Amino acid sequence: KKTTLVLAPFSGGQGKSGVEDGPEHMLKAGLQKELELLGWDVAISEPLKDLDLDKEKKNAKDVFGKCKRPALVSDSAQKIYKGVREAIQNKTLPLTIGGDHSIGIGTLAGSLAENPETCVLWIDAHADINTPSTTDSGNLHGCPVSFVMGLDRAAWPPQFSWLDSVTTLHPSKIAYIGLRDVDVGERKILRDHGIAAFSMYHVDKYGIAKVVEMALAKVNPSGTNPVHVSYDVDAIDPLYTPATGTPVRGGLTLREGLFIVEAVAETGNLSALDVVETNPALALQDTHALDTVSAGCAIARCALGETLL
Ligand code: DIR
Ligand code: MN
Ligand code: MN
Ligand code: MN
Repeated sequence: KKTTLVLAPFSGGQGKSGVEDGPEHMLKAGLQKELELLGWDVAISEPLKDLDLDKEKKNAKDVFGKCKRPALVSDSAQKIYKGVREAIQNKTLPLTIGGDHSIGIGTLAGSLAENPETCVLWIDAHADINTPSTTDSGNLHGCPVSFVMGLDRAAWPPQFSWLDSVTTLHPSKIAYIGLRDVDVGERKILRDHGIAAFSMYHVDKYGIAKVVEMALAKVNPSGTNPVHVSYDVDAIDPLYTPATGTPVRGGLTLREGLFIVEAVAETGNLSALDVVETNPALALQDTHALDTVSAGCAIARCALGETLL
C-alpha cells in the first residue's frame, strides 16, 4: 500500500489567506506517521514548490470577466494535475492536501487522465459547480466541478485551454453529499444535468449509511470503477471544523463525515482523496484550528482504512 501526499498550499481560488497553511498544519499534526502506522508507504510531492504564490496573488491584472486570478488558479491546477498523474503512474494513491477547493480542477483532471472511468464523490456544503458565467463571487474555488465537466467552455478564461485534452467528467459520474448552500445558477445546472445531489435533508431523511450507498450506486453502479473523493472540510458542521473559509451551520456531524470515507474505504475502490479548505488562520480560539486540522487528518486516516479492523 503506497500513497503520495500531494501538498497543495494554494489560496488563489478564494480571497481569505491562511488556507495555504493547511498542508503544513496537517503534516505538523503527524499525518505522515499516522498513515505509516496504518501500513502505508508515504511519499511526498510538492508540485507548487517553484511558484511564488505571494507575489502572484497580488497581480491585479489577473482577472477575466468576473473570475479572479484565472492565470494563477489555472497554472497551479495544472501543476497539481501533473503531480496527481505522476502519483498514479507510480502506483500510489494520491492524497492531495489543500489549499482551497480550486485545486480540485487539477486533482480530478489528473484522475480522469489516468483513468477515464473514474467517478467522484464531492463532499461539501457547496456544489462548487458555478461557471465563469454564473459565479457571483468570482472565486474559482466555487467553480472546479464545472471546469472538470467542460461546461460552458465558451465563457472560460483562455488559460484553462490545457483542460481541452483531458477527459471530461460525465454528469452521471459525480454525486454530492452534504450540500446546504447552493447558488441559484448552480441549482439549475444540477437539475439540467440530473446530477445526484444528496443535501443535508437527505442525510436527515435516510441516514448517512443509506445516502453513501445510494451515492455510490448512482456513480459506480458496477462497483468496479475507481472512486475519487474530493472532501471539503466545510461539509462537516462548523462545531467540529470551524477553521474554514465559508462555514455553513447545519452540517454533518464528525462521525457522519468520517463514516462517508470509511464506507468508501470498505468498497476497496478509493483511487484518490483530496482534503481541502482547512484554514487555521480563521480560528477564533486555539481549539478551532486544532479541531479542524485533526478532523482533516481523521478524514485521511479513515479513507485509508483506519477503522476497518
Ligand atoms: C459560492 C461559495 N457558491 C461561490 N462557494 C464555496 O463563491 O461560488 N465553495 N464556498 O466552497
Ligand atoms: Mn465548501
Ligand atoms: Mn453561497
Ligand atoms: Mn468546496
